[in-house]
Amino acid sequence: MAAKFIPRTVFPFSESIPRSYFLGHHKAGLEKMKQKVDSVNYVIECRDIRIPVTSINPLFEEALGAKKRLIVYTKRDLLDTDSVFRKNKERMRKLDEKTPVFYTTSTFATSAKPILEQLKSDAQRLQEFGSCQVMVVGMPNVGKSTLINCLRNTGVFKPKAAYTGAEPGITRKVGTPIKILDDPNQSAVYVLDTPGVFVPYMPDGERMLRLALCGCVKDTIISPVTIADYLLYHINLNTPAVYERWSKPTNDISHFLDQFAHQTGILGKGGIPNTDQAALNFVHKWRAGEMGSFLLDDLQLELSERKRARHLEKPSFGGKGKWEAKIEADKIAGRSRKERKREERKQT
Ligand SMILES: Nc1nc2c(ncn2[C@@H]2O[C@H](COP(=O)(O)OP(=O)(O)OP(=O)(O)O)[C@@H](O)[C@H]2O)c(=O)[nH]1
Ligand SMILES: [Mg+2]
Repeated sequence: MAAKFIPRTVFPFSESIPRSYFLGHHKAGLEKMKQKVDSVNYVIECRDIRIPVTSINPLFEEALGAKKRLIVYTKRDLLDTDSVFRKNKERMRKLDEKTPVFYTTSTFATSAKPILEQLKSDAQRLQEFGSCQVMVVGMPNVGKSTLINCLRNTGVFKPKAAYTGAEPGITRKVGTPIKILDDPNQSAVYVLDTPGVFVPYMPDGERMLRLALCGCVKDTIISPVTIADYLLYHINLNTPAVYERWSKPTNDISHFLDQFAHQTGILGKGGIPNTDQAALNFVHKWRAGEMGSFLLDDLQLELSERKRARHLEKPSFGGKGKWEAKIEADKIAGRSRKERKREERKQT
């Protein structure tokens, strides 16, 4: 009898995984957003539904923190199993309890309608301020420009106005206002597209891999075989049967890619498998929703960590979400709560 397959429970991270991807247009874009934030009524923060925690950028808390915000989890179609979505929907809402949360998909433009309804009712209240402006922000490639096109299509029945693409870095500058709602008796609503912004340094290799797997980092930054291996690790923890047409369940990425390349014809000279291309194709299949539907972030763990941290450290200020932002910033900076406290004491 064949031995039962046991998936890896821990991914073997290499210290050599690149941790930075903060480009010139990210920095310039963030500066521009800071300049514009006072003149907008709302910020829509987009997060990729497959990485609802990892796609939060703490730089936005600092730069745009006080502005009224809506949170949109994009790419809902890529979490195609209803039970996975249902199980995690409430957890996602709990990440930001005081902020309206929406879920959208480009496969169904009217999924953006609830956002329009919220903006419309607010625009009516804000009529005295004239037109309402909304800035759409988020990590690279999470679907900001696509969301704007869905809002425009549903709100004013116009074709797409923002460039989109499968690579991060399609939008390079803060754009000009795009109309998404227009009512002769009410305020018009305009949105500003912005470039995706990464963090200056990602101390946590696993978060870097999650972002890379979801396409928030250019595919040339991290070896495609490493990204494919990280994907294989997650698929094995969920449903290894999704790749049974190419290989038996395995934890060995070289063996898997060899089988995959031979059976899908990704071969170089002399019939030798083109391993990097095979790795990329495998990852692209997952990004297209063909290799199973699961979250890469553990929301239950995140919520319990936040609860524990809240217990240890009662916030001494009332700013909405500031305390969570500090925890996020600690994670990004790779420092402990004690180290931050020490730094804060030094500053006072
Ligand atoms: N399956 C699926 N793909 C989506 C969805 N929204 C966006 N995409 C795809 O994700 C990729 C990135 O979309 P964009 O709208 O360009 O993302 P962005 O955040 O504006 O990216 P940058 O401007 O590069 O930061 C494109 O290939 C889109 O087609 C969605 O709801 N479902
Ligand atoms: Mg864009």
